[in-house]
Amino acid sequence: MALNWFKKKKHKQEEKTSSDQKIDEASEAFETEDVADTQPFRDNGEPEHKDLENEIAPPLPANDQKTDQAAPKKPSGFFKRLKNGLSKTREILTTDINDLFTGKRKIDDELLEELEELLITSDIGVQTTMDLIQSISIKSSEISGPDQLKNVLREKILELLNATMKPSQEIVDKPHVIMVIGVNGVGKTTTIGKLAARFSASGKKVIIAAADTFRAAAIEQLTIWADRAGVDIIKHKDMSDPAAVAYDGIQAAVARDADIVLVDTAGRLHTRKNLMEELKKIKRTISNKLPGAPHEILLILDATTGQNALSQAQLFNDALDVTGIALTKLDGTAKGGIVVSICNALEIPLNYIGVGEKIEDLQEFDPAEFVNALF
Ligand SMILES: Nc1nc2c(ncn2[C@@H]2O[C@H](COP(=O)(O)OP(=O)(O)OP(=O)(O)O)[C@@H](O)[C@H]2O)c(=O)[nH]1
Ligand SMILES: [Mg+2]
Repeated sequence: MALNWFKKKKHKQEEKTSSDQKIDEASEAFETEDVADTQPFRDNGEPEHKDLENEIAPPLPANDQKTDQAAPKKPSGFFKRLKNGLSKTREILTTDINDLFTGKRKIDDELLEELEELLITSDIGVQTTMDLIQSISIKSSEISGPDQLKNVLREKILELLNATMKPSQEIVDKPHVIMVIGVNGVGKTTTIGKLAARFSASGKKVIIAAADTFRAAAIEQLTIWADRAGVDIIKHKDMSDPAAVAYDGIQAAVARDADIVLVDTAGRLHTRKNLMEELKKIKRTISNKLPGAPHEILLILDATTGQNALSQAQLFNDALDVTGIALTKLDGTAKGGIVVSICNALEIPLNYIGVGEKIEDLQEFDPAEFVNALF
């Protein structure tokens, strides 16, 4: 029975793969087209200068002294926001799974079909859903009710999440250069601000390089974050060469004996130039200036973009060899299944998750904590 089911699934999957290819092709459009033009805050005009700080850099909490930015291990507020952000997914994985068993006593093909739909709705993705269903199918004789099914799912999801985890790397080189990339609006600049605060609070000297020279507001936004985090920023005029800014950032870091350089980059360009080529040029310039650098290429993905985040990851990884991912906006209306999908479908570790716009809303990804928030 299960064999037939998988044959049927394989056929379905092949159909879906060809539609995935279409998504990939469409995603390539962001290299040449201004997808940002449809997004708030980035369209036609820039925000009025007097409102700039409020618009692009939300206020810090009242008690946000420098010492409080010490990236507290696990502030309870963080877990709460994560849990809230995952409420839709949790509903699918709990209430909806309970409903699956209404009037049914055991796992059969029909129930697996319905479960498959539930998992795909939660943005777990086709391939990952099939992997999970396969595990459940193998254990089906042991599963007689929703609680056992949830336990198997929970176990398997934790296994998938742990599989791509890498023990956090010791920072050995000085300066340690982190180039931050991603399409526009995903949260690159905000994440850099949060990371700068974390590193700075742990005693590292940080320099930010404002290599997103696409618009003046981007440089101002980053300057506000640098001030908050209490770190130095290297910037040029808007529209100047981003690679030159990155170069100067490294030079300043060496001269000032800094530990970390965070390089912001644009998510789109003012010309029809190829974004990937521009990013490769920045990467090459950094390597030429400092052999071995950049030590990390951190790709920022926005959880609310769902499966499109995976296509973005593939494109950026092909061009730039991404070393880690930060997934932002898990506090929003995100379907949290994307986390599982990213960990299973990509071989890039998920390093950080973001659950809000404030400086403390970024944490290292913790699979066990995530699974606890999910069920
Ligand atoms: N809710 C929520 N909002 C976030 C998070 N991270 C970033 N944002 C918001 O997302 C918006 C875009 O963030 P930016 O940091 O400007 O994104 P970017 O990738 O630098 O954008 P470009 O510079 O245009 O390429 C801002 O309004 C941020 O406050 C998050 O984890 N949760
Ligand atoms: Mg930015």
